Amino acid sequence: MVSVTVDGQKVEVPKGSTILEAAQKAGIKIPTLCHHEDLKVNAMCRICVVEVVGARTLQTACSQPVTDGMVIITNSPTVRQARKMNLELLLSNHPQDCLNCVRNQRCELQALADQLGVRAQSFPTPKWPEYPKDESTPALVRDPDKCILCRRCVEVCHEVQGVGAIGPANRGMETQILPAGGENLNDVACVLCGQCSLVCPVGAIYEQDHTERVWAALADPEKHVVVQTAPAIRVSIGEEFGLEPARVTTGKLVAALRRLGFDRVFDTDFTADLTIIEEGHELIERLNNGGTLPMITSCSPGWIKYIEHFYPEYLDHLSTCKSPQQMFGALAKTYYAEKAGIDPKNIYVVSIMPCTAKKFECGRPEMSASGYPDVDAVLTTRELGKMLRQAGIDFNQLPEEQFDDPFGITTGAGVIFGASGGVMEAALRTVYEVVTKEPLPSVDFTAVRGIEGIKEAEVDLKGTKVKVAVANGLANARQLMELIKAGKADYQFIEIMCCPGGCIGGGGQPIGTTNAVRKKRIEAIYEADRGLPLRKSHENPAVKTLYEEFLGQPLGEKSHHLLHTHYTK
Ligand code: HC0
Repeated sequence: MVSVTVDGQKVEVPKGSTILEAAQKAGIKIPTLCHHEDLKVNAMCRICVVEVVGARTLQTACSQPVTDGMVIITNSPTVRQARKMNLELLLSNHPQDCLNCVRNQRCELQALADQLGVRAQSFPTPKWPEYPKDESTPALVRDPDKCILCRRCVEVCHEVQGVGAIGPANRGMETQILPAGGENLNDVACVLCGQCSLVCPVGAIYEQDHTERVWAALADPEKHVVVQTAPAIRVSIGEEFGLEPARVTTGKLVAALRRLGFDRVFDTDFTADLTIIEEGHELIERLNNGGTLPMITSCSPGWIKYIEHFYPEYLDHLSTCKSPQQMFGALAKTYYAEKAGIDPKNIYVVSIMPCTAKKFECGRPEMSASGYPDVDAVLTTRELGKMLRQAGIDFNQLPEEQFDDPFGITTGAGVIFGASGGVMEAALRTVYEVVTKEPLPSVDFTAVRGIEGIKEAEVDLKGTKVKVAVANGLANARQLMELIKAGKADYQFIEIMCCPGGCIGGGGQPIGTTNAVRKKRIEAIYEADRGLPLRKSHENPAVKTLYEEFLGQPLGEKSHHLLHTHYTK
């Protein structure tokens, strides 16, 4: 431990702590902008400068380690003036169109300008727009004029995801953060995970807006508009309305969607259960018949795009199952259309997803087996929050309501899809009982839970040992793929989720998502699982009815047509 003095207060902190951390220990919040608690420090913005007694210049608190006996002053006139000047310089190169900005009132730069008392433009500004927006992808929009060069997006893309689709280009006043080679985002190996949009402090990168098309569908009397909500939304939408992370708000979410005007409110967890039936049988078939192993999950669209870009020769390792989002859409426009007596051309399917890449997934050519696109629009958690605020719906005051039939009955196995390791655990709950014909001693496969990058477990299916691995975040996925490439992966089944922590940490989740928040959402997911009467997908009575009335059997002809797909190089 080292002892330092911050604004006259003595504190002890572990060796190697930064000034920022020491100040936090003293109860002082030094303002920051480029700093992000989960990312490497770049010290680009110089908003966090402080005085250190004996030092000739101001020091950046985010990057400067403390030394024993250090005396730090965080709130002198010199410090305040320097911070304000640095911020004004940043603002001089930033459009002042806050009212029209996607991040209005959720912008760290805007909040900081208020906090530091900026009330006038002190420096001359260029004419905007200087650079065109990049709207080339179906999921994300880049607005280079808004970029403050903090490098958070670069860090998350390179270090957390191991993708490296964007980086700094040019020098001095010409510096920009650009896709490789100055191309459009759609023309480089971006997987559209949206983690950049989650860490961006301003409105420089954000999701393609689907809210207007959803409002239009809701207002169209010809359209029967159904909505499905992903497992992860129930533990994060409350944050859009100021609730603490880790609150399970399933019933309020259902009520909110009904108040928005959706004709039916369904649960993606239903098709998550269905995915387990199909994927579980696919695994059993591959194990019994010498199929390609390890089989790898296929429900995370950022991961699919990643393997297509970086490991296309291993596409046959992917399960052929579509994601639950797409299975839902295919069934909504076939089974549900038939049951409800509605022409599928008038059914409009909206998904609420924690994921930006789902906007890309729903537009893939493989995803329209019913003759119509499975899914018509995808709203992120943030977009749903926006629509609810526009409609004046007071989320926190809503009653708890139930999902509609037939896609409203779900199990705990479907819920845990939202957390890293959840698809694996759900699959093991079912595969164990289908193979052994015995009840599981415990449904909780805790070895595959949690936020660690790579997890492993071994399950004994009465003599047949199945070794499994789980990776979340693409840099970790790369490690498993390199093992497969080297012929050293002795696993039979692998779960890969594109985003850190799984979908609860998706790129479409509320701004403010950090690893600490992810951990709380994961706890909430398992709380929701424990609270359900059924926790195994094969016990879902509505899924059983679906097979009896429509699909026939797992991996049957109808399933293959509607619920499975193949990705090719
Ligand atoms: Fe997910 Fe999904 S669990 S990818 O993270 O499998 O986005 O929440 O909806 O489709 O179910 C996201 C979350 C889903 C799908 C499910 C899967």
